[in-house]
Amino acid sequence: RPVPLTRALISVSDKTGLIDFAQELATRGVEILSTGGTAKALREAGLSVVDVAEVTGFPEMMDGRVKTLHPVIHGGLLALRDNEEHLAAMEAHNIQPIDLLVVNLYPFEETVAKGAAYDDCIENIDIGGPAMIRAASKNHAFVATIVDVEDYPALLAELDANDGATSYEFRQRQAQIAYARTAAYDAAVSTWMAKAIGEETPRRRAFAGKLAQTLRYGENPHQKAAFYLDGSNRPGVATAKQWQGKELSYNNINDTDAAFELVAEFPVNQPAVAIIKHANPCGVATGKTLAEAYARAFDCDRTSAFGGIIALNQTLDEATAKEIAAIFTEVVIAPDATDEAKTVFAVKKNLRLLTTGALPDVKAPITTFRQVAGGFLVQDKDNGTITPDDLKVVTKRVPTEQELKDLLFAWTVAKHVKSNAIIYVKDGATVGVGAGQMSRVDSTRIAARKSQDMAEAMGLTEPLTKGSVVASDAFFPFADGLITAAEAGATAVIQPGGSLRDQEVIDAANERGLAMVFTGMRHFRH
Ligand code: 93A
Repeated sequence: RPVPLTRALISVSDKTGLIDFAQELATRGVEILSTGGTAKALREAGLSVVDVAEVTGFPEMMDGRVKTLHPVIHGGLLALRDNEEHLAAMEAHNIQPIDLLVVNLYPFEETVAKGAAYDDCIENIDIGGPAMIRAASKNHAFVATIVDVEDYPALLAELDANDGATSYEFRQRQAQIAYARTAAYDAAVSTWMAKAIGEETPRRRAFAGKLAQTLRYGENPHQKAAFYLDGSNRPGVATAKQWQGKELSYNNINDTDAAFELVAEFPVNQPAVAIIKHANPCGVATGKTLAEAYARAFDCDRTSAFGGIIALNQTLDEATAKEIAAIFTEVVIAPDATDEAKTVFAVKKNLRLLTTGALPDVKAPITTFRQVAGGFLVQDKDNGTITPDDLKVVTKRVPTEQELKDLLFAWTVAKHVKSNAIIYVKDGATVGVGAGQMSRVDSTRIAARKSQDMAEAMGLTEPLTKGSVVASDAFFPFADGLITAAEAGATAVIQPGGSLRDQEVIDAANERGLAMVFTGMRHFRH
């Protein structure tokens, strides 16, 4: 059911490409109706336009709040042209059909992003635009809708392919896109409003998102995928500048995010590096310099670090870039990079370098989503942190100052490791990471085992876990995990506490001269 395009209504805030596009329509003999600013722009370019005000018989009023909200417009968009009654109504009220609606909305999201005042944001809530978009899209049996400047060429191509008409398939596809836009628009309004009234992470919310990129595929090549921006402009992988290398994949984006969120936990004046594989860290370290921090993170698990994703909490410098360039790495993300560092990377064609200008604010309230069959799980991001004052020493021995520093470091890393998480740390660097096991004692064993392998590969006589401290993201349900850690050489433990068998675990620690602190906070991550 192709519909010849004879009459279009154009009302756009973003006037990019407008003149050329309208010119193309005009040369195809399309009559153009338009609102104030759009009509003015078109006229100035020498195009002939009919004012919406002329058609409705009403001037645009109330600061433009009422421009197109009129039966002559909405009737023209909504009328079923194969319905006798609708046709009779059009005839009786002098309503002309509209075949094409081109609207882009008041820039609400951009106004919010600029930090505009409340009233300014309110004024930028478009009412007439979404009303027309929804009307035209409902009536896609007859009307085509364009809500995105990027779709102008597609419409022109459609007209050329159909002898100046639009096909049903085209109109249907555009309607689907249009409803995605109005849904995201209202979601942006609701999200902004939640913030304005102090409901930072509301339980009732809509989902706003702007398509940033369709991805080649998802976690696996047979899965389709895309990347959406949430409009928050939060420094991170979504807003980063990519300096080189091919497009990021779904897994790259996921891992890069995990890496950057982790290093952002450390004080900015303390160089810190995280190396991530499959969303889990395989090495996290601080150092006197960034290069030293990287080398120490790398030493935790050199095998897994191959093809990893690296996040830095400081400007990437030349020395660190040289160290990183020694092996294959997928992505490096940092707040910034020096020109010298960029030059070092320039020859590594497959390495992607991302800079963000800043670190993400790890305390910012953020809502996370997970889909389950038939629903979504929504929760606040795990922003929990502890200070030394929150710790309760439960053993006879109190941690030394160095142990305490390492315990807090290990606890920070544990928050970013899939449960069951066990982290061995020595001198501000992980020396063993046990992630994602179904039993805690297995995580404890695996981390120690890997650390032992690493020591052997490096030609060391003692396991790296000797003299380390250990963090457990949730309580030890039995003493076995703690005993395994003690046998691997750990001297101090940090864990939430709260098990029925806490006393058994404390006794096991005391028997072995370990110091142990309880946090009272858990960091499950699934
Ligand atoms: O204030 S509105 O919600 N009231 C309306 O009736 C209306 N009709 C179109 N805003 C309305 N629009 C919007 O005006 C369009 O969505 C578009 O973004 C903008 C174009 O205005 P102008 O042509 O004056 O630049």
